[in-house]
Parts: sequence; structure tokens; C-alpha cells
Amino acid sequence: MEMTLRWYGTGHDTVTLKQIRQIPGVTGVITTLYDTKPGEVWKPEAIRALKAEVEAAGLRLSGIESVNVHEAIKTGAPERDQYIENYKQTLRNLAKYGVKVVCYNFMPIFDWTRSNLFHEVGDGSTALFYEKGMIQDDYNAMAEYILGFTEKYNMSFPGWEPERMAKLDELFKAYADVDKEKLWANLKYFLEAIMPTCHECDIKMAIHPDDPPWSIFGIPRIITNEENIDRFLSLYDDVHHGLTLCSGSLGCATFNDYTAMVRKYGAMGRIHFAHVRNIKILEDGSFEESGHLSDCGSLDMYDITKALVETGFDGYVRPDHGRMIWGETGNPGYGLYDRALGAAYINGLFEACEKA
Ligand code: DNO
Repeated sequence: MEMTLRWYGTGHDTVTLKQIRQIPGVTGVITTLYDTKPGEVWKPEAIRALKAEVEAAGLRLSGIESVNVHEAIKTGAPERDQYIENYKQTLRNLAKYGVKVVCYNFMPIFDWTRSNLFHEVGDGSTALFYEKGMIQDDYNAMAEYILGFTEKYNMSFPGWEPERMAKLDELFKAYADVDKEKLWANLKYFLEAIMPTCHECDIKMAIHPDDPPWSIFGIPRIITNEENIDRFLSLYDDVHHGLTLCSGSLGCATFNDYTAMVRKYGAMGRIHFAHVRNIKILEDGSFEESGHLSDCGSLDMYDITKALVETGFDGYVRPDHGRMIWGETGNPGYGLYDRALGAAYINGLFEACEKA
């Protein structure tokens, strides 16, 4: 496996490549071209420059998170074919620069969703928090609440950027007749179109599970549990069709046995990328993004690592979100300190499991 850190790119990240280079055991970054919009073709010069910048810092450009899928592909709108062609061209361009793994998701409208980015955990640090009761039906009330954060902290909440919020009614209208089965059909259509290119360019697509793994605001979510991931994998028979297994997403639902999923999909050779983080599930189904250690949350991080090692996992790993500790300010979930602690801890677990 290779331990990596997610990096948003110069101008978008408070963490520098130089700092990442100094975390023991972290040899690569997972990054993106933050300024490209879903549906655009990634320009070869921009990819080349990104790779050169990362390599000049002594790191590898390990993988891409994410090449986002345009909403027209998810809703099955007539213009989807053009966006799919663009997606294929982006994959070809990335392959030219040695990219082997691309993370993406198929969540309608919103990516990951939380109700508080600065939840105080009691030790002076803050963590991301999901309060189940808040994220129910009224997306406009949620948007207003999130805008409060945007104004207070002068930052946009990923997936809830003001431009997106301004178009929420329109986006919801586009999904009016997209139920779960339609979303499955649109996902299949997308995969059948891109997989020959992935095979040709040797790029492994790694879908990120829906976070949280249940439907929110009445819009469907399908990459949520074992039955659905089985169905997802059966849509196309190729090793390039695989998973980003994320303990922080699938693991926040008590209906998922996360370690069993790691064993199953690891044995199938379909986990190309692992997001590793603990999560503390509260009684009402709300959850807090705790520190990475097993003791801090509801998941057994040793069991998860052991399952990865025993099934011969050889993809990329990254510590997932971290808390904000030691007075650091930055993108919530994506500071340096707690993620560096996470990387060191996870590396320790891997070493112990590999030597056992
Ligand atoms: C959250 C991330 C997700 C992930 C996308 C992948 O922090 O794990 O935003 O990058 O869902 O497309």
C-alpha cells in the first residue's frame, strides 16, 4: 500500500506539500484540479504542471480525488453523452501522466454532508458532526443554516457552495423523476461508456460510497450498503471497476459491518483506495468524526487494517478527515496536524499487521 494525504492544491489548501513531505511514511498525495468544473475536459498542460509541482516537492502524484461526474450524467439528461465523452478524454489525459486511480462519486446534488463543521468535542478540539435530526427534508432550511457558516467563517462548505445553493430548486427539479432505479440505470450507462477507456488506459475507477450512506432530503443514494455495493460491482466485470472503501462513510451506519465489507471486497481485489478514519456513532444515529484511534470511536481500526492486510490490499490509503487541534485553522476536516497523527497511527497498524 502507499500512504498518502489528500491535498487540494496551491491556493486551495492551507497545508503545503513541504509539510506533507515531512510526515513519516507519507509518500504521495491524492489531489485534483480544483478549478475545473464537473464536465470539463482536464487540460494536459494543467495535469503536467500539477504533477511537476508535486514531484518537485519530493512526493508522488498518487491518484485523483475526484474527477466529478456532471449532474446531467446522474439524471440521464440528453446532454450526458457529451459529458461522458469529456470524462473519457480527461481519463486519457490523466493516464498520459501516469495516474492509475481515480476516485469519484455518484451522489445526487450533494457530496458528503454534515450539520456542523466546528463541533466542540470537549478537549478543546473541533470535529465534523452530523446531527441526524437536522438533515431531513427541508433543504432550504439547511442551506440557510450552512450559509450562516459561510458568512461567519468566510469559507464555503464543500457541496454547499453559495453558487450551488442559489440553484438548489433547479437541481431538485432535475431530480424530480430520478428514483433509485433510474439512478442505477444512469450509473450503469456511465460505466458501460467509460470502462473500455479505463481498461485501455489502465485507470482504476474507485467509487466513493455515499456519505452518509442513506438518502437525504428525499433524493436517492445508492452506494450505501453491502447489497448495493454487490450490485454496483456486478454492473461491469473488470478490475478497473472498483471501490474507494471509506470507513468514515459506510462505517457511520450501524447496519454496515465495515470490517466484513473490507474482507469481502478486498478478497475480490476491488478496493483500489482506502479512506481510513474512526467515527463515533451516537444513540440517535448522529455521529461525530472522532480521532483516528480505535479507542476514540465506534470502529475497530486494528480489525479494519488487519482485514486490508490479510486480503493483500495494495492500493492507496489516506487518513480521512481530521479534527482541528492545536489551534490550527484551515479547511474543516483537512488540517495538517490531526491527519498527520492519523497517518502515523495507520502506518503503525499496517506495520504491526504486516509483521504479525
Ligand atoms: C469528503 C470526501 C468526499 C470524496 C468524494 C469523492 O471529505 O471523502 O468529498 O472526495 O465524495 O468523489
